[in-house]
Amino acid sequence: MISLETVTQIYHQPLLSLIFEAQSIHRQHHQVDAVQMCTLSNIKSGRCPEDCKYCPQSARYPTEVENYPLLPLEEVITQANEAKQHGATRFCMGAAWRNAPDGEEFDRVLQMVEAVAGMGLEACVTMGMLRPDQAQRLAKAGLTAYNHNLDTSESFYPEIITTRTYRDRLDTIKHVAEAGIQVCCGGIVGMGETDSDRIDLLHTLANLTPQPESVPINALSPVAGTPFGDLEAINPLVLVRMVATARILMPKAVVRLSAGRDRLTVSDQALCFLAGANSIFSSEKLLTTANPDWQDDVEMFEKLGVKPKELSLQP
Ligand code: SAM
Ligand code: DTB
Ligand code: SF4
Repeated sequence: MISLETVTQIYHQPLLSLIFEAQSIHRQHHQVDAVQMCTLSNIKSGRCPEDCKYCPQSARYPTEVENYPLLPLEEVITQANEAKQHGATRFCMGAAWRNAPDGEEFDRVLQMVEAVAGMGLEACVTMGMLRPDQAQRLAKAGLTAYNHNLDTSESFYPEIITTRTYRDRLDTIKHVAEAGIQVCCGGIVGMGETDSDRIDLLHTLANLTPQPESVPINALSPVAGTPFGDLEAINPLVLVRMVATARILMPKAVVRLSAGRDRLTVSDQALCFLAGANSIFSSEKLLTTANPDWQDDVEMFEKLGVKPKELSLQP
């Protein structure tokens, strides 16, 4: 059990020492200068019944996202092939559902997972709450990881989402881990939370058993129409602090610099990599929001001397 005091001390140490410690730990557990590229596909867009205040896909807010039902299998296969050609080694399929459906839609998601895994890509899905039997079927189909974020601290959570609880989220994470699927679980900074909320979130993540194999750190992408549409951009150094603390607390995890990269400079991102981030989402779009395009990332990698991480070289 990692204590709250330990997390607080790590998080609040002088930034340069924090980055140095994180980089030292990073080098013990990971390939240096390799960053995994993941590509997102929005396999079912919009009209979600949940009220997550950050999310453009909630049906409750007047946003301008495209709405469409679950994509056909062939379209997802085409997207996964393109992602692979660009050097992505993980393909993440996101669906704007409160919980995983049953019936034909779930069967189609299983086919997508089988197809993506069959291409030699890591397959990740995020589609809301999951029952144990659904998790087991996804595991059988070859799913590498399931993404389900805690988003923020337990105490700040009710300010962000009221339609399901922190406990619900922890239950889904448990079902995923018990089915033998890797847990991808992280959060968002820039929603008006305090340092203490960020510390609580990291404390909860680091004490999950097992620790998550994958930790996405998102910077809020404010979208017009959502309750958070007018929030100011987070200071990038907060993101760096968050990444570094996650790296120290969860040495083996892949820490993913996720939403909000389009508002970060290459230098901001370099600091995040130095702090232990070793994955990004690449492609012009995340689920619905802007992202640097493929060419921007190629140029950034060249500038920093970073290589896309190949699967065979992963620990
Ligand atoms: N509906 C599923 C769920 O909520 O678990 C899956 C998709 S949901 C879009 C996945 C994650 O994306 C959320 O948990 C949240 O952390 C992140 N996210 C959504 N909108 C975001 C935004 N505007 N800025 C940053 N992160 C966001
Ligand atoms: C995660 O933590 N970040 C990714 C992935 N998991 C699904 C999604 C970010 C979505 C940002 C908002 C959008 O593009 O709609
Ligand atoms: Fe729905 Fe997921 Fe968006 Fe929440 S984050 S509104 S559950 S798509």
